[in-house]
Amino acid sequence: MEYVISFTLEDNIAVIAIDSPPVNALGLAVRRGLVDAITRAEKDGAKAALIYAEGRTFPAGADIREFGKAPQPPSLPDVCARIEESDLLVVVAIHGTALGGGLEVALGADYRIAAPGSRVGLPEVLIGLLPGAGGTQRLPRLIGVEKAIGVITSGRQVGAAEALELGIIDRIEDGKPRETGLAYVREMLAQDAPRRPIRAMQAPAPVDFDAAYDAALKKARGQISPPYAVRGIQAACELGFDDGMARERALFRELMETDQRAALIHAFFGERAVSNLPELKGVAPRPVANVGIIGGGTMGAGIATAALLAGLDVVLLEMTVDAAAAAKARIVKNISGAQKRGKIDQAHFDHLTGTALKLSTDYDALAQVDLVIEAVFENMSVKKQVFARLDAVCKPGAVLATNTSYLDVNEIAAATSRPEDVIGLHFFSPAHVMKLLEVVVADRTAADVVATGFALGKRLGKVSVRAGVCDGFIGNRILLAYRTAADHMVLDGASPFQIDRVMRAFGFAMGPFQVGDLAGLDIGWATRKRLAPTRDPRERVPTYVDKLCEQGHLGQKTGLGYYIYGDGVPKENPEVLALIEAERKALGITPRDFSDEEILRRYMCAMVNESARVVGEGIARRPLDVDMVFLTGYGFPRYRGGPMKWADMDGLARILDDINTFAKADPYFWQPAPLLADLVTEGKAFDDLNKET
Ligand code: 3H9
Repeated sequence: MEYVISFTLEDNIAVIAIDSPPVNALGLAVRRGLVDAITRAEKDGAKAALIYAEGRTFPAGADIREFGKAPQPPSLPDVCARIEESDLLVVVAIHGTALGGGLEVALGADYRIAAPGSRVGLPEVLIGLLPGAGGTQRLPRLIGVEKAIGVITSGRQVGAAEALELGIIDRIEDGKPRETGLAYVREMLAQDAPRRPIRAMQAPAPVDFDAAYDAALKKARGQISPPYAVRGIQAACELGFDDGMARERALFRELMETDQRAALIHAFFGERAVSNLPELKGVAPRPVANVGIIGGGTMGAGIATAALLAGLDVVLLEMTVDAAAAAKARIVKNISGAQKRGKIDQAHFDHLTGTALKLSTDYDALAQVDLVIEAVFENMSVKKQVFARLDAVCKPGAVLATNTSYLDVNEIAAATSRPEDVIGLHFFSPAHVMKLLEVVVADRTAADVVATGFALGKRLGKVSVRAGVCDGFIGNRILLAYRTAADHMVLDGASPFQIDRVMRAFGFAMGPFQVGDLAGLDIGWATRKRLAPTRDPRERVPTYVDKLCEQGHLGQKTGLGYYIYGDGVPKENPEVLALIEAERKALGITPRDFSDEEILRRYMCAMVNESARVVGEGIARRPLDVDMVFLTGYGFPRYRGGPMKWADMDGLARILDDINTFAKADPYFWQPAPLLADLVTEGKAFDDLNKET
């Protein structure tokens, strides 16, 4: 077993250091080491013990990689109990992030001291679990039920100052955890400070737990771990400590068996694995200190905001002085949002909106930028002109990126004399908020330009996903497929409002027609027009929405679309139903009823089928890449893991069966993806392809 715990005796204080990089997770070796160290401290006659961690952080939790394997003793609850039940006065010195099991170990101690920048929390609900080593029993005893519900059901990380105020920690002290911790222990010993096991504290006062359960379930849109955590906390009030611990264990075990837990852990590791690409191994990104942005509309201004907040200087190019001023106003508004949320102070705000940001109407201003992102009108000939200009003015080695959402990046690259420097960086609006970045690699993009795209994504705090070139790349291409399935259902008898309701009940924040209204109905209108010349005559494309667009009703931004927007909750627009009715009549369609279940199956089967095509064609490298696109850019419920994880859990054979059934009425649209059919034949799952790379 690796050596992960060190033990020294300083006078009568046992100094126990955890050293298990990268995040000191509480795997078997750490758990055993901690128990052995406490035993040794007792044997060696120590009076007190200090537990701290080397490296970047106090333990960030149980070792998630051990989940699903046969549990090996000592369990984490037993480790915490061992610390708490010892006669030693135990102090924990926290730095970095004491999360999950890490905080639970700290709650087993008598006193907690933390470095100023540290954060604590119980984020287990975010991976589909609840604190399973006493967190639901000890935290409410320490800080009260209401506050414990807030911390545990949100899974949020609490900064040191707030943790002190809440009573989770007892002191904040700057310095190395070993030194501040030891000084604190000495002080406590000198004062003859009492031991303070939380298990011996009074049971906390109850609240209306049924109401808290319902509120947590509603807020989590169907994710069950937060409401389960409420039940765990309830046990702290209603049962004795040991029975409460048993109840917590039972709830934890139940959650461990759920698809939601599997999906959320898939999301956790997927977000980290997605930028782990063999093509990037050993390839250094080009240095980027400043960024040029062309176009200062919502998208360009959002990208500029993200870049500025990440510490990059920005040169923003617009067509006219007025447009540049409008762009600046958008950026200032975005950045003042960050200031209001306390992310930056006034001096920082002044810098970002002053010296760090230059506006220009002259391409020459881009001559010295390291990387430029074009975010102009979505039109090939406009983009080609922009790239020809960039080719003329940008310094050699500058990365030339397009933010196009559909267009052929190879064709754009061909407008320059340096296609190896050209890449797609597809942001999602609002770009300073949305986590997703599709890094679109064209045929001739150089490896270090790809690496630069990923490095920029990391710097901006994005989840970057590699995409190949095709119409719509990964996300928008798949969106078009399931949106088409939804449109077909509308033509055949379902209402857009029913479809939106079904998809919200599945866990999406919004249904597809609400999304259409939000994005602007003109986007779909333009896509329909763009694709019309090459459209197969067998394709069924509804045109009723075009009539709304022709009247200037473009969704939320004009106040009318599928829904009517005013004060309060948007209302369904009855005119839409009349337009649909008219189109059905013109096409000779007799509408039929759709059950909610059928809507869900058709919608999801279309999404999964196109996802399989996108992976099969190599547009996405792995199924997990598609999942991360949907979790971070398309509002797919995280607790369902993404379309491909969902499909694995639903069963690929069942999905293929459904597709074949749907194909009887519409064999053109419902053609099974070859990859899906192959996997079913081989008895494999999408996840098997994640493991192959
Ligand atoms: C729990 O505690 C259950 C208990 O209540 C009860 C048990 C009975 N395990 O994120 P990073 C890896 S549940 C294993 O890139 P950062 C991570 O995969 C746990 N591995 O760094 C990555 O590996 P790689 C509750 C873990 O600085 C590397 O460490 N705790 C774990 O951006 C670096 O991570 C949580 O849910 C883990 N627990 O962020 C906290 N954590 O390099 C989960 C990380 O191979 N962790 N790794 O890709 C986090 O939130 C972030 O990792 C953290 C650091 C904020 C700590």
